[in-house]
Amino acid sequence: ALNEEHGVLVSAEGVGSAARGEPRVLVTMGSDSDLPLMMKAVDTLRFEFGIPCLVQINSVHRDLRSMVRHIENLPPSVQVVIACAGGAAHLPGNIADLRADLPVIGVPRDLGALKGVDALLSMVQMPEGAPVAVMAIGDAGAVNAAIHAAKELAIADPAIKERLQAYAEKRKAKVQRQNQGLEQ
Ligand code: RP5
Repeated sequence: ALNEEHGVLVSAEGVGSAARGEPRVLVTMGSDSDLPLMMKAVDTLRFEFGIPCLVQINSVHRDLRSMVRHIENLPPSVQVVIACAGGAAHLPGNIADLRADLPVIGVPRDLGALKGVDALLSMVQMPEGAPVAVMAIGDAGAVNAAIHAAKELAIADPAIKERLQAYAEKRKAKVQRQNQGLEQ
């Protein structure tokens, strides 16, 4: 469902039922050009962990006032923010300041002349008092942001904790399959 104030709600699908319904995570980015990268976070939240999220474009450079309004008025069910930036830390950094109550996970996008190193360093170098938890540049960062968000929610949600364990088992099984392949 598209909602002017709250962006697009992406529901949990294919996993359990405990986490259906209200969005638990905001996945936000400065431009729809970031969307292919951030869909890796959305899909991991949704298909691996059954966590519904809100997907919202918020541009600090093009429409700062709307960004502030959106972030100040997030649904109360949102407990973690994942924010992508290509170029500079403005979006995750500003959210970290606007929302003292929410952890902010930053995903640097591989973009432009500096290939995301600029976004990475500007997020890591947030001044004292407004932390951004910074993931790797690109795909691994987007997937890890979703896993990190799930771990934060799992502190108070046993169903998500179980799914994290199942996810870890799948990764272990992959190594076992690879070793079996070597034995043949
Ligand atoms: C940032 O500028 C966005 O997050 C995006 O990574 C980058 C380029 O945006 P577009 O020019 O593709 O819209 O604010």
